[in-house]
Amino acid sequence: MEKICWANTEDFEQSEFVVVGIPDESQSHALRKGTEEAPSKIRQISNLRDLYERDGQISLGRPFEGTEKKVHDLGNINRPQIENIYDKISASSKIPISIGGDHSITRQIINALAKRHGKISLVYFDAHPDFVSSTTNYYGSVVNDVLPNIEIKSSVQIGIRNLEQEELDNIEKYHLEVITPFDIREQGIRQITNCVLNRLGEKVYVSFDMDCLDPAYAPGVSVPVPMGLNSTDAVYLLKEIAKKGIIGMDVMEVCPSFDVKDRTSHLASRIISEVLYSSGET
Ligand SMILES: [Mn+2]
Repeated sequence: MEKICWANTEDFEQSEFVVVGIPDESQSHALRKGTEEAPSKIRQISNLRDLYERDGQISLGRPFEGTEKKVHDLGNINRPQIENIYDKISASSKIPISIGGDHSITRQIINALAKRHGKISLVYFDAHPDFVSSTTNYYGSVVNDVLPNIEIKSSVQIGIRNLEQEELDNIEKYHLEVITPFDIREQGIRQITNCVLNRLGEKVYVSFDMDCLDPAYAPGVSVPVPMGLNSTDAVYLLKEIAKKGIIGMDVMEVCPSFDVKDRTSHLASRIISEVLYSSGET
């Protein structure tokens, strides 16, 4: 299995960050299938587009800011392995960077991490709130399914623009903070970033559904919605959150068979690099 290009140690024990692929879309109801191809595709594209060869030497196309961290790519795992593997990662104080697969995987990751970290401050980038409660344990009920393990007052959703009435009712019922793409357009990314940073608690987990982005930047997702975030704003905010410190992050819902020239997979690779390099930097 090809490793993501940002991985730089074969030694799990030595690493600060652990990349994990979870190629499973069994709890998606999307019409577009194929998110299970994303973990391998994103790794492959990272090696094609984020490496340079000069005089036979391979070097990394690194981000401008931040410092290189010790990163281990664990490879792909199956859904039933999530609990044990994330327990092992968090027990050794390493930070998991997960690549899905459908968004329901986030439920299992958060529930596994919460056993050690307690209540989590959730930053949920998505076009959809994933806050259905009449059906559970699928990609549209993630936020409902993790409610016992998150602290609502320090959690936030970003990029929301396509909701079922039931989800709007749940957002109001639980007083969940929501930032839409129009809020960012109106207030500017600096002010929105300050609001998000002020809200966050100590144990921050970032879940990044690639459909939070406008389909112009990320066409290869399983449920695209127009009028989304632009990639620079989204990653600016992500980097500022990562600088404060995160307990984990995921990149979900890339759907390579619907992509345009692999641009969504490449963006996913770049997003991972920006978070890795920015994490814990002040
Ligand atoms: Mn989602």
